Amino acid sequence: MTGLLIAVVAVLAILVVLQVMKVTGLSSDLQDGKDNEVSTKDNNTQGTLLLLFGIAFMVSFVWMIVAWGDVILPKPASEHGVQYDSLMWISMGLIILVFVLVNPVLFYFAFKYRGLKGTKATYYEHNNKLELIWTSVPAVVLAVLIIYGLTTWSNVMNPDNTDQEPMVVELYAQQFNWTARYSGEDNTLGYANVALIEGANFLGVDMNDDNAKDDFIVKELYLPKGKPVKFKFRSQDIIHSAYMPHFRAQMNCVPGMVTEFQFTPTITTDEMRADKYVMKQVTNVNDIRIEEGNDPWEFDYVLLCNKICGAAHYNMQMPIKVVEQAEYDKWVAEQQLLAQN
Ligand SMILES: [Cu+2]
Repeated sequence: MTGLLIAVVAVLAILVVLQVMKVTGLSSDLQDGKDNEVSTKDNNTQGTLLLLFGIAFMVSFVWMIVAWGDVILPKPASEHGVQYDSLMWISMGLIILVFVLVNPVLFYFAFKYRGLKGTKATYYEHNNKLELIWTSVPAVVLAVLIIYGLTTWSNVMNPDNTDQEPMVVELYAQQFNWTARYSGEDNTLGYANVALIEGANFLGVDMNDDNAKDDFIVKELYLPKGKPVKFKFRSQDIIHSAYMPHFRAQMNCVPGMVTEFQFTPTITTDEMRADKYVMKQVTNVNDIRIEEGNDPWEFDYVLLCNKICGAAHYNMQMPIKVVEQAEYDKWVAEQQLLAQN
């Protein structure tokens, strides 16, 4: 019913616009088209409005940086994250530089060269030198950025594994939660398939596979500092995306296939909690939380889903703890193996 009403209103609105156009056309005919002439007053109004809009636009840009500049992510907590951030900030710096140079000029010129009685636009046909400059400068800058981006991509996606064997961990996504499966002492995950899901074995692990004997599952991710971790992602239902923003890591989890991503955490949770920038962010958040009558929040690394996968997508998250090796070993010893369940 609502749909039908909207359709009727839309049709009526179109008819109104058509009628107004017709009337304007008729009145223009009566005045021999003189009402369409642009007066000096029109040019001044439009030119001034554009200039004011340009100023407001630039002021709002600066204001947004000042107002929200302190809610961006803290320093990267992974080895590759440092390269990732340099790439982002160099690209961002170039974009902002061009933005603040070009936009004020664009709006100012629109004002300065507005239509004025008696002035005529210069007909300027061609200038090889100018064309060469505005083609080659962006081409060189873009080529450098792209080559830099490809090199960074290659470094991030093909990390050097020669000095340390990565620890293998599975991240299993389903609407709407995460489960992590550690590969245990053999560092090899037991075979798993959704077809084997039965009762408590909700990851579909093949318990007849020897590699599965020492696997264990958890709802909180523990990672030792300084050790490479190779994540293998699976999804039970639809496409999810494993997003670990503090480690600058994201990978899609696709039903029917295993995707991978590897990184090395470099900052423990405790070290990050003691970071000045993080402490300031936590204070800011807690000021709001206390005002609204909520419990204070403590910083934790987090794994989020970054694909809008359904109603409870926003709540699809898992805490990540980065700890020193000794604490990690202690934690592993406390875990119950799948085979003991
Ligand atoms: Cu999801």
